[in-house]
Amino acid sequence: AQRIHRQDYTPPPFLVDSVELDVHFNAGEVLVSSQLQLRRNPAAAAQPAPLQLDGQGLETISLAIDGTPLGADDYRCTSSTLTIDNPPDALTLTTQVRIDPDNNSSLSGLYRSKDGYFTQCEAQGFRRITWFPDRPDIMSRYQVTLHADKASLPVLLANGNPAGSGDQGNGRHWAKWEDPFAKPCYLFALVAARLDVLRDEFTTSSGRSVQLAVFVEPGKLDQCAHAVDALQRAMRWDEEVFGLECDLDHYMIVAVGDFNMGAMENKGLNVFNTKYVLARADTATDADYQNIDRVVAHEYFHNWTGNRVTCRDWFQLSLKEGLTVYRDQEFGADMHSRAVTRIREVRALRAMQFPEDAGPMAHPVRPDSYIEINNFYTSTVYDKGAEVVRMIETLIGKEAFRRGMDLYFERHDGQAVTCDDFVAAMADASGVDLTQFKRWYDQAGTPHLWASGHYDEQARTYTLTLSQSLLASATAANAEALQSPLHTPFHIPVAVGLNGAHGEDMPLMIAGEGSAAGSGRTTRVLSLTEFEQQFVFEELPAAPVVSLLRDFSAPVILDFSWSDEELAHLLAHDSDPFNRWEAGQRLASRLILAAAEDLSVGRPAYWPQSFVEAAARLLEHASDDPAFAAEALTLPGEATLAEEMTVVDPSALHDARNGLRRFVAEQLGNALLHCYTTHADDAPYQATPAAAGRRALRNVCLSYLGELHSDEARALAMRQFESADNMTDQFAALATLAQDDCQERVLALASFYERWHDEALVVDKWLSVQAASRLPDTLAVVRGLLEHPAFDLRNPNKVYALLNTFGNNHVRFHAADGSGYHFLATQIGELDRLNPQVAARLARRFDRWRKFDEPRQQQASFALEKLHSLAGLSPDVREIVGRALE
Ligand code: DPP
Ligand code: ZN
Repeated sequence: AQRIHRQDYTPPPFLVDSVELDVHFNAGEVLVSSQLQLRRNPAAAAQPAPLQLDGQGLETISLAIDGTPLGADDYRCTSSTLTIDNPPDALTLTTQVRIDPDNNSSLSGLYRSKDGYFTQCEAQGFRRITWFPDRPDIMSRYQVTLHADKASLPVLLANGNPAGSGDQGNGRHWAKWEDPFAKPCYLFALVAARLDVLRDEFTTSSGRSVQLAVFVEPGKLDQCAHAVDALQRAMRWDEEVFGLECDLDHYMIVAVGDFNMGAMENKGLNVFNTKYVLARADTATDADYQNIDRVVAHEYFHNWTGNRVTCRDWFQLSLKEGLTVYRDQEFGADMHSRAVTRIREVRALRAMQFPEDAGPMAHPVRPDSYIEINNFYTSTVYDKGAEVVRMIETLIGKEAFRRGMDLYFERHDGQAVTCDDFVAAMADASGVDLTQFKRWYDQAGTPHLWASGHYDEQARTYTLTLSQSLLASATAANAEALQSPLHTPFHIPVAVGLNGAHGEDMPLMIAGEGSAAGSGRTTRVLSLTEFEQQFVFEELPAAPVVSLLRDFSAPVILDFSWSDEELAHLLAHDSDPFNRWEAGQRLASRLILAAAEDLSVGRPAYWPQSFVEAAARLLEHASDDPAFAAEALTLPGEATLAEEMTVVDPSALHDARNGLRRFVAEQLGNALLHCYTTHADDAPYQATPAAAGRRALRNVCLSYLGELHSDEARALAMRQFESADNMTDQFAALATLAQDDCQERVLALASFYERWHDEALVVDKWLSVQAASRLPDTLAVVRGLLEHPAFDLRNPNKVYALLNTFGNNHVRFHAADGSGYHFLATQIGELDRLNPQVAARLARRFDRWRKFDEPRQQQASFALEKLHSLAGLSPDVREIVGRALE
């Protein structure tokens, strides 16, 4: 496996204008005939480079140029390349290959799932279907004809529009599809399967009608309505917010239970993991409903940001992913609560992306090199990429951002471009110089932002000093390291507000600007462009409590020494809901981290009454915004807290966090119960944000009460488990019971499986709730579940539910004896032989092994070395484990 470098990009020597495919599904094999119209790329280097095509696992039957079969001297063939040395400048290349999708457990290319055949071509799956120059900067027009047995594979789909179908005798049928849009081959898709379909329609703002269809496993039509609704809302939203209309006559979504990722934006024929399509009140949680909204919207939004304008090369992946995540986040914010949406995103960013950026797989939003591109579908490329787009919006303003989007499409529709092209459109449309800002694309690591403030009573000014570094500690950041050429400063938008004694926003007058500039605005976005800068706020009658990084205006780690009282003040009063939440998280982090330190040296933990008072106030005002209260009452997660420890003691951390939860439950038992009772819904389940918010709040209360391990709390959870008319409440009760070593837990788990064993996605929940349990025998339970008929190592959803969840079970995965490490490493090795992509994702659970104590490090490195030395290990896993061991 070779390392590919971004700097080595060269334009393709040949372009493919059109592709004609004939795909024959026969018993035990699939035959693919392809006809490519190729010509030399006028934009490529002048010297006559050979024609090279990619292939993987293809059995070549025939090759011809312009109708003449190729002789043995006309080409060179390896297992992954087909080279034609002296091709004409324009040619028709005809190939016929045999492939074996029935035995393709990698789920990349064409593969068999329960109900038929499906494809996944991003990033490099198309080469597993036919010989092709498999790179995103080659865009071609496709015609596809599928031939298959009519009884077993009645539905035949490909991108674009239907262009004929019929019977061809012997019980076989055919269907032809034509895609009017040129596309890169990673957006190719076809499906031959037995599926049910729900059809609907969408009329675009200009009056065009788009036929919508959602295809699912037979019998699941009653779980499709929400996905169709989400699609229609997303289509309308993109017209209203970005002026982007659907360009297709047919928009199809196909759901499949075996799928490596969430979903795939193939032109006009999205293929989805069932997890992001199927939902019914009794089988899907509120979180599932919201995720479906987001993923359906995400893939639809790709039709413009990804498909109409695509990536020149895979290093530019964030061009489409960061931008499209930003777009689906905005859609989510408009559909649900903006503040709560933002809070959840930042929580996820801190749990996933910050650790990634601090670990062995740290890479820039636009990586410089990779061995296996599939390893770079990461939280950095997606989520930090979205933060980078959001920062551009924050810096140039909403209106200029929209003009920038318009300009981007005006310039690049139909092209394969780079992140530079996107930033250039934003800079040109806004007139804002984004040269320094582009550092966010090129530098890995989470910047640290230090802030300090000083109020001058005489001058009535507040001076805010901001400084930045990539180094984790201010004291370690000696001036020289800070200024080294490797560490030039970022352009960081810092949204600031000043809070008065009664919680009111104070005026923001920046020295030197004149009073008109800031008047009326209570949040200002400061541009930090140097290593250190001072900002002076004037005409302040009293000392403010500063509210920094409002709405999380930049993905940085902020260090400011607020007192506990100031944090409580912000939690109670800040006008920025994100920072209200943030203040509570900071308070809790402080207490938990201090307690973890105490516990690890045998001292008891200390819990101040002031925290309980803050929580009590949240409960008291919970009805104002139940969803927000639920977020504010949820403590930071163990993985997030661990990032703040020099050496992680996972047991002490776990006990500290749960100790605080128990303390709150003991002190506020009645208030929690009251809140639980008063937010009950009598009406039948509705997936609305308001109803979901009430459920979230009640279920947070229930989980706190569960910390008491009392008969009452168990009975309460059991009652909810048994009487719930929806999966949100049923599953929340199960999750609470699963943390408690009691008879109710055993009963609930058994009855849950008994009831739901035929619903694959619900079985996933059953597996994950057990793998997430804090109980000491969890590893043994997980081992046992490997043998359970419900588990299947070939199915990614099952692997994520059981094994990935276990890998995220901080206290159990990082068990002192190394048992968690050895278990997971062994499973990764097994899985790698079936599905390298999913195995490599699982291997990421080892990322932070060096943050733990010496004995744990020894166990982890032993497990990793053993995995690394396995014969036949995939490049995917080898890259991840290799970097972890570096
Ligand atoms: N491009 C897909 C997505 O993020 C992932 N394969 O939508
Ligand atoms: Zn995407």
